[in-house]
Amino acid sequence: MDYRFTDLLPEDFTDEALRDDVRRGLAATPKSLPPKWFYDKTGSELFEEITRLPEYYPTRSERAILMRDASAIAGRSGARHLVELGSGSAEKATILLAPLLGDETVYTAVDVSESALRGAAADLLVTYPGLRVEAVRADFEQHLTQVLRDGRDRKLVAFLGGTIGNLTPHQRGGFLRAVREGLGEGDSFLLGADLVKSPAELVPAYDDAAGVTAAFDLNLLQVLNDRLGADFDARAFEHRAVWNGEQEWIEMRLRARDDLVVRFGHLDLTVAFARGEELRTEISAKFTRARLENELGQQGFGNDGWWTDPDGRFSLSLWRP
Ligand code: AVJ
Repeated sequence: MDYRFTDLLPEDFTDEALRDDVRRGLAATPKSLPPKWFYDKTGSELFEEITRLPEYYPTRSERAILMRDASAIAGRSGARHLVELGSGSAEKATILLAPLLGDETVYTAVDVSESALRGAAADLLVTYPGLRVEAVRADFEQHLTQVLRDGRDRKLVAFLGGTIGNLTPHQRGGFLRAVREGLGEGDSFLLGADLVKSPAELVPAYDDAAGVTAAFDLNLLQVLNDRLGADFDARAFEHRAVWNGEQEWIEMRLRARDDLVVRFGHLDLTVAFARGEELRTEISAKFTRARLENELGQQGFGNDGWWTDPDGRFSLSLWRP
């Protein structure tokens, strides 16, 4: 079997969106950029390396839950169609699909990266030759309604890895509402969310001893150089990870070591940084069960299952409209 590939994004989607985010985020005080721009080829490779670091527990913890509880989750969902938002390499889907497999099982991978989608689809078809695979290149904050409308009955929409934490509370509300609107009776939503824990454990997960997360953070400047003709010197910035206890999220920041000015060749834009000024490059929110029940409850979801790893670091939760 082959897979079907659908592209919902315009050719220049990423450039346009990046320009807008840079114009808005670097004019603001404090400066910030959304984390989705980390993932060029180098950034994706560095993220893969992060997932293997001793300090970075989320990937391992989530995999431990999936390995132990995938059948329970699949059984509870009763799904025949798995739709994964931000599917990446589809490693997690591979585990989740085993107990979902039947005559008519369908897997829809949704991601912004065509290469990741094609790689994942091809790999999955090797593992599960009978599976029906659809790969959709789309921005799940923008095309969710369309993607979910085309789904079959009894679908399970999965949003794993803790990526929900990258959204601001406002973006989260909009995203969850859109998922909720896309679900019918009998459908369900599986969410992977990292849990609140001590800063002593959280901060090293985002500022590891080997400096891989620092390299990942600083690579964002290279992305801006490559894509927008900027002239950032990464050596002029320092990576920081800060726990914001009030918001319950980790912030990654790049701090200017000196006063400096950056030119964006493609944008007719210059941006000044004062010595010590920080650019926030990511929030990674951590959750409690109560907070998830409250936030999802507000969008009309009811909880139908809760699983954590043995150390209680990470959660998978199942929700019904
Ligand atoms: C891929 C969004 C889940 O927030 O933990 C890892 C990204 N950033 N180290 C996270 C990330 C720094 C990661 N997510």
